[in-house]
Amino acid sequence: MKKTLTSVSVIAGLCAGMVCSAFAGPVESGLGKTKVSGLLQIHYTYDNGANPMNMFRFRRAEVKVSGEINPKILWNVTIDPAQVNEDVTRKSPLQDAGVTLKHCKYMALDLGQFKVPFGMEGLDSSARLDFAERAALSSVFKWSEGRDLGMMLRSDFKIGDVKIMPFLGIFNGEGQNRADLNNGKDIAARLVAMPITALQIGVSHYNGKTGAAEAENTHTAGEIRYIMDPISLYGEYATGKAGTTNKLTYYASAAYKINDIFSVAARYDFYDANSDTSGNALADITGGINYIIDGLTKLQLNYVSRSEESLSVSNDIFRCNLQVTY
Ligand SMILES: [Ca+2]
Ligand SMILES: [Ca+2]
Repeated sequence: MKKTLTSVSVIAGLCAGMVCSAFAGPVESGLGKTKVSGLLQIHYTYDNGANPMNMFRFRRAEVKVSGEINPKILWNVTIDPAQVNEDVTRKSPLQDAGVTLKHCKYMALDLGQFKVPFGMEGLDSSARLDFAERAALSSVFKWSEGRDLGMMLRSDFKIGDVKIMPFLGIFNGEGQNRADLNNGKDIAARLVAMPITALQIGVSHYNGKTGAAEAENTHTAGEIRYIMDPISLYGEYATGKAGTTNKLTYYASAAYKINDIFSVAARYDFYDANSDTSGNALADITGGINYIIDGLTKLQLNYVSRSEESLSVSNDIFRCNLQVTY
């Protein structure tokens, strides 16, 4: 079914010696407080496809500058030069740029370019993932983790002991660093509840139209996460329509913290690019080891076994991610 990958464990040893020391200290600011932070991810990937490929790549080289004019007016700008290499349609290294207003006690208003509130894993920090790459909901369908220009209201409050976090945004609908191509604005809404600290459940809905032809772009997702140290279990289910094509994806992940240095993780990830026709669905089973070097500085080794609904081909993937956050 799939070829066996050659040993690449030597990469792990090379990467482990490359850790930089973290930057820490005050940054002089023109007005208000300013903070500089960032994330560097260096990947080695071995893709055992029809034409096997192996390569080093900069997965992320994020630099985030954020600050507050006062406690009610916050701002941030994040650039990632590596992402332009990863995806030429991005046009610019600009990731996030925006202002957050917190003039109301229970509500915040974000304006600018930022992640659309849809899904769960896609909105989690890239530095905190259990795997080197997100599930297909984000990495293939781009329904979660996607950025756009617009505005969003969000809140965070409690009803009894239940924590509630609603998000409601309107966006251009064309994705990051792009002008709108129609007059309609897309709507994204997400509602998350935490009945107990360990349990998070949520639903998301996105409704919009893309491009001058106003192709339908609508999807709905459910999320659940249960974290009881040292175990975390989570998954998402999403279905939607891109143009005239119906799509479906779901995944279930489990992670287990062995100690402060090692954790292991496994994921089953199903994605069907056209749920009206058979033969085009894929299922990835990923097994991973995380080696914590210092806090969020870590080494991740992932093996992805990919299965096809119809014709089986060689396309397993080995991924190695060395990341440093500062
Ligand atoms: Ca639009
Ligand atoms: Ca299908």
